[in-house]
Amino acid sequence: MIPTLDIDPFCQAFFDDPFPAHAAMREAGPVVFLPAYGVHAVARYDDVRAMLLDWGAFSSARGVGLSDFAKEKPWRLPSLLLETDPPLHDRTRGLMDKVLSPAAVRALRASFTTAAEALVDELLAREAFDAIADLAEAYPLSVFPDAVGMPPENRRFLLPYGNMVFNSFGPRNDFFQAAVADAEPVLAWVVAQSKRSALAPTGFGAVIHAAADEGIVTEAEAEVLVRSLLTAGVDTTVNGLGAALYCLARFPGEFQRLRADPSLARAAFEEAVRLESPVQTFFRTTTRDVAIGDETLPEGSKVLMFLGAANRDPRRWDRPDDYDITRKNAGHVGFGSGIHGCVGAVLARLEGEAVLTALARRAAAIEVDGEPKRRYNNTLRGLSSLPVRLRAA
Ligand code: OVP
Repeated sequence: MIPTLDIDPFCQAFFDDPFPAHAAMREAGPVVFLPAYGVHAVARYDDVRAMLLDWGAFSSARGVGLSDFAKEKPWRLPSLLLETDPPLHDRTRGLMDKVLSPAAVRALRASFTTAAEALVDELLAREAFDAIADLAEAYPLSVFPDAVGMPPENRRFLLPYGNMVFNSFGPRNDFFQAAVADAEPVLAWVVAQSKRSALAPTGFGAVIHAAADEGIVTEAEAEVLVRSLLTAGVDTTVNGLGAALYCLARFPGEFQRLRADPSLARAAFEEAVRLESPVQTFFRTTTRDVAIGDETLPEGSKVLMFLGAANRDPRRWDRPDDYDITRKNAGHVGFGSGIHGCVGAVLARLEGEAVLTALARRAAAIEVDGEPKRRYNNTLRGLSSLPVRLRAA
């Protein structure tokens, strides 16, 4: 018998405090049923990880949201990375692995570092500011669109667009409807920015389009792959940086450890991704009868993976709710795992390292200075506002 739990993982009360529900799902068994949406769910670390690795049984091609593309027409052209299985996924992912290769990202290190230092200096001069709007949003918007090769105008449009897409993986609830209304004015802009003619001759966008010349992808496919960068490249890092700043402000002892050894910046960012898990959930769809624990799910079952619950599973982690910048956190699933594991993680980690290194070198303390406000999104976990004071070293 698969336990049935009366949990709505896409409502405000859940987003405000998901942790008791995460624990209830983990404790009920390896797989549970959520009648609120008629889906199964997995929240234990070992089972989430096994699902992420078994792409043959747990397909992404029927969508990684609640909607089953075999039953409902996708609301947008499916992503050629996120919403595909091999063999198509191997071809598109192979290209994106090259576009975002360690060498390509290494070439950005100097400019990303300079931008982080300049922004942190500006914020130190202000002293009091909003860590979300003025740092977690401002920094990615200042470096990522340049790396893609986008023109300078309207970059902020990437925020409502990302917010809409990440809401679309959940139900068609009020959060989704509000996000659609917000993003409607920027939809045509995003499509236009994906075109070869809109992109600079150097940058990730140009490299993707050059692959069309070699016949690796079609021009139409290149546009959809650029769209993936525009969709997933900003809002994710905004919430990753936001998570790191929120952790460092709440765990002042860890900020002092970071100051004492700024080379821990990368580790401090990684641990924030584990603890806060900016991407909380994704679905898979079973391709056949498949066993989870002692239970068998039939073909065509939507299964929700709770990455955030896996990343705090006490079966896997000591003191799972503590932010510990020297924790051995390898194997956390904040960037997913397996063939769909985050293709932009190298870039995200560079952004995290650049910002946290600048803070470690220049700030003496970062303190919460007002009521943090939670952001509500069907997939992303983060804050909409975090008033802080930054004291200079
Ligand atoms: C977190 C992601 C998220 C949203 C969109 C896409 C990818 C895409 O490929 O379009 S990965």
